[in-house]
Order: sequence, then structure tokens, then C-alpha cells
Amino acid sequence: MRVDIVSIFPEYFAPLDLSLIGKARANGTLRLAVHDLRAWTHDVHRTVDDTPYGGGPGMVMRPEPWGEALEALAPAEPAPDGTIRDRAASEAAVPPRLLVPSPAGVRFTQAMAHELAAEPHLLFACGRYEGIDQRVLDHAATRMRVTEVSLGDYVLFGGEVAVLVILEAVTRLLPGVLGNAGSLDEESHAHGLLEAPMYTKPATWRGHEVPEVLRSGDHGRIARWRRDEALLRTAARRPDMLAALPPESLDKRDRAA
Ligand code: 6GU
Repeated sequence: MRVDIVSIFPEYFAPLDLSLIGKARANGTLRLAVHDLRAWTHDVHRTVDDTPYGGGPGMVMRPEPWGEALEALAPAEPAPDGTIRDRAASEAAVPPRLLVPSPAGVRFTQAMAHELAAEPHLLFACGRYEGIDQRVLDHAATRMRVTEVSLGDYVLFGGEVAVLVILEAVTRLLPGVLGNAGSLDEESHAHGLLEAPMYTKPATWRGHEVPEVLRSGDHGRIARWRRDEALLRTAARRPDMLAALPPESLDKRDRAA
């Protein structure tokens, strides 16, 4: 997967050299480039923002640098007659999916992470201040898919941290990134429930015991216990998730729990 990130703070992305994301970059699974938006400014002050039309507090990112950045990173449109000039050019002519982090976006979910993991090319545009001039997104939408995406109901200074979150959720779904693909199936959100609690050795620690069932070796009982714990946790912490489950996904013993 190819990923381009545009930001006025490229330094935010230094952690992407670490851990499993760093490994995915090193082995070519993730071809990631971070770009400084100010590279597409032309004035001595390298200005990227201005006051909002209509008034109000804060600043808005001006459209000109963003327009040039997106032109440079999203390939030119194919010829109007659909002519394919050469194979390499036609492959490069598939426009990326543009993602714009914003508290006004649609909610980022595990389902969206799966959807993004299937894309060949993601382009992230990180806004700061009160956001990016809306015409940048409207114009981009004439030649590529544009999604404004939010992490949740709170406000960050800018999109950079959100991109780190989204990219981590997506990268771990790419083929070959996780050693044990089974962990993708078991985890919280995989089946619309939170995951049951986990334990390791020692069996007793500071007076707290590992539940007996997990030491029983009875795989049927263990699976049932984990399912019950997942249901109880989800009911207590995320009643919205429980309510959203299709009724046929609950069996008789689930209802008892
Ligand atoms: Cl994606 N961006 C910003 N600036 N604030 C947020 C957010 C994104 N998601 C939640 N709050």
C-alpha cells in the first residue's frame, strides 16, 4: 500500500519508523511518504492560513498550497477519451483515496479500517487551525474519493495524531504485518463485542487468582466463559454495541448471560 501524508508538522510522524509500522515500511508492505505543505507555498513567509470569511475566531488554511499539493500527489486525470498511453501511466492514473481528519467527519471505525486496508493508495491531508478551505475538498472530489473522518466526539489541535491512529489501525490489517493472523479474528470489535479479559502467569498474583476455568483445559467451557465475559463487558461499557448486534447473532445461552 502507498500512503502520502501532507502536514505543516512532518515531525509528528517520526514514530512511524518504530515497531511494526516501521517494519512494514522497511519490508515494502507500506510505502509511506510525509510531505511538508509549505513546500507548495511561494511567498517568503510560506503562508498557509488566513482569516475566515464571515468572521469568527481562528484561522483557515488557504486553498492554494493544498491545491498544488494534491495535484502533485494525486496523478493527473486520464485522457478524456479514456486512451491508455502506457501501462505504467495507466496504473499510476488510479487516483488515491483522500482522507481529511476533522472533528466534523464521519466516525472512524474498525469497518472503515478494513475498507482502507484494501485501497492501493491513501492520501492524508492534515488540517490545522479551524480547518482547510472547503473548496479544496470540493475540487478534489471532482477527481477522487474524499472522506472527512473523525476519531470521536472531542476536538484535537489538528489531524496529525488522528492520522497516526488511522494508519496504525489500517497497517495492522495489511497481509503479513501481524505474525498471528488469528489475533485479528479474536480481538475487540471483530464480532461486534468487546474482548474478554486476558491473563498470563503466575496463576496467583498479589492475592488475585486467574479464573479457574482458564486453567481447566476444557476448551468448550473456556470458549463459553469468554463469550459470557465479552457479553457482560459489552453490556456494561458499550450498550450501544450490544443494541446494534443482529438478534440472530445471539444464541440462547448468550441471552441467559
Ligand atoms: Cl480526525 N481531527 C481533529 N482535529 N479533531 C478530532 C478528530 C480529528 N477526531 C476527533 N477530534
